[in-house]
Amino acid sequence: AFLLNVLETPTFRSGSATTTFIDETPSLFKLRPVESRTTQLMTYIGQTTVNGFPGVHQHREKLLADFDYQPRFKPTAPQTDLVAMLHDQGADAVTKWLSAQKRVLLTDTTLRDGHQSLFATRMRTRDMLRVAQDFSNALPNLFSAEMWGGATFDVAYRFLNESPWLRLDQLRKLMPHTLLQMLFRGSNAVGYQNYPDNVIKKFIQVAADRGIDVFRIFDSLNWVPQLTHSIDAVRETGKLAEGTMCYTGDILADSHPKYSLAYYVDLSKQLVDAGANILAIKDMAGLLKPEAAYELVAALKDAVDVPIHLHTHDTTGNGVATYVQAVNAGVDVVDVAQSAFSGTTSQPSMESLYYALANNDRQPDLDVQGAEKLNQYFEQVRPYYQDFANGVTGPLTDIYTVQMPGGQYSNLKQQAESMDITDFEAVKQMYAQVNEMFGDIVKVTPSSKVVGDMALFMLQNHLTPQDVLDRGETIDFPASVVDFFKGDLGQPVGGFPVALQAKILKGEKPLTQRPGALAKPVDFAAVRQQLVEKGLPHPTDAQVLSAILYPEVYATYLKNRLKFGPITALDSQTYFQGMRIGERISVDVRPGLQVVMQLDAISPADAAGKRTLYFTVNGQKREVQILDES
Ligand code: 3PY
Ligand code: ZN
Repeated sequence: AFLLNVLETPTFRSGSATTTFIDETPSLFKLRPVESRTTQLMTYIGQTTVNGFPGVHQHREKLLADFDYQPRFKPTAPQTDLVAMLHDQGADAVTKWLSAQKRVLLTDTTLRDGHQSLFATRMRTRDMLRVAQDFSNALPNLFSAEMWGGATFDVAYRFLNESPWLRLDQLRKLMPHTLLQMLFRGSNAVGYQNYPDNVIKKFIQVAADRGIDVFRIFDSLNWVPQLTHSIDAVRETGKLAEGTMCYTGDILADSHPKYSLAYYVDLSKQLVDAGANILAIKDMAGLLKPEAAYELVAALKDAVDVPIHLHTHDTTGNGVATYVQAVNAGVDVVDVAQSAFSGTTSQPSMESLYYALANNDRQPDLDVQGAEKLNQYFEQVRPYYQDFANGVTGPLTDIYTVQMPGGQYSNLKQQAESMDITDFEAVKQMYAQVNEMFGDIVKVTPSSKVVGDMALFMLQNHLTPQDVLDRGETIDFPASVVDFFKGDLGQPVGGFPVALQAKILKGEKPLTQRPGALAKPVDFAAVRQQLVEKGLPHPTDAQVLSAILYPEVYATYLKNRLKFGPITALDSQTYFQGMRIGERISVDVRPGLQVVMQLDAISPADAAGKRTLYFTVNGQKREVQILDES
């Protein structure tokens, strides 16, 4: 299992970010002969067949024939083309239209949070593109499709060997009448650390330019100063800025006094004052119970006059009930997923919500049979991703007290297992205790990771909260925890618990300002020039941004692209499982170029540990040697 442990690099504070990418990848752009596509494909398939893919049961049978999906829906124009409206009349026209709708609108999250929360964000672009037109045609009256941001950016490069920017370009082209939405982590962009303001602004400009229409902007501590810069940047592009409050605690109980109804009402006003076109409530752990949803939405409808967009996870099992009550209180948009990618740690099902609102005059404008037919596609692709499932098979009501976000559940479980901590119940209990020690903070990427890191650290070192308070000055805390208490993620609601902070920082002075404002701006021209010097002839803005945000991951991606070639064209089973002896696949490398590959045999490992894989490729005998790493 890999651990995302980038929180500890205060790279940007020191202004060294421009060089990191190149320094660590000196040989990256050395020109070398272009290997044939067939060799590239054989190399990837050979590598995956012999050594497996991280997280996938290597020798499991390949159960599904790759299916040839034929479109099932006729081109359908939406009743109101929101993309055209946004483009021609601007953001205010869209929000005015939204506020005037009697029926509740829907955002479909299948292509982002749905697979992020169920299958560790592993859905490949190929499996999205095949259905993209049908998706728009089956659901013409959606408010938006969330398909970018959150973890999709990192995972696309890191595990799927594909460019998130190309995913955006391609979906934009295939879904011209659907508003495309992304999740943006405020000053953390699509990463896990604070970035300088000029990086945030540039990222938003380029994403808007390449097709994102709606930016849901949140801060992992609900610290408004970290959102305003992103909201301004989105407003400058003319796209829609959703100012987001992350929901934690329980407004109808007294267990979390910081997070009262008055707190959220006040926060909503601050977000609207900061320029939010839409107010989003992000209930990342599924804590918002139905009656609380009613109270909260009703109060916010009174407090602000922008549309309200509610996001929940069905982790605790009450998502549909929560939405029904929010709809009764006047919520404008809610987030749902196709049934096959819904439920548990993901969003509630679109189709279930539709039926739950039968005879309610706010029932969404949805052709439910069309949606069910579309869902059949997702039922077919879901098994490809089974190995990445988080093992949650039903509602987890203990999350009401543990408060762990849907997206963190599986990650933390893997992280715990990699440290030989097998009792996940103990991890959950400790997570809740750490939250208390930290003063009851908002927990969502990346603040949730800090709580998770601390919980695992305490379990591993057999520490209780009392031990930490008694002898914290002698304990070497995880880097992410130290950085958090230094103020590197911003300021939590109500401030830091000062006694604990002093023990963790051991004399170091914490920040009280916004880290992004202190960070040296990145010199884009310099990064671009470095890329040119290393052999990328015309780096795009997007490439420059990827090099800044994910230096190592992006460098590896570029290296793999040279080595493996057109692997985004492989079917997902082959991509994740390689091939079995005797199996034949066909790969549409590009229109008009099909490669038919059969794996004939695999030799035993030779003295150097290498195996030879014998293929027949378009009728020719070919072979490739792969080091067996087992
Ligand atoms: C993300 O930041 O990826 C999230 O989905 C947070 O809930
Ligand atoms: Zn979510």
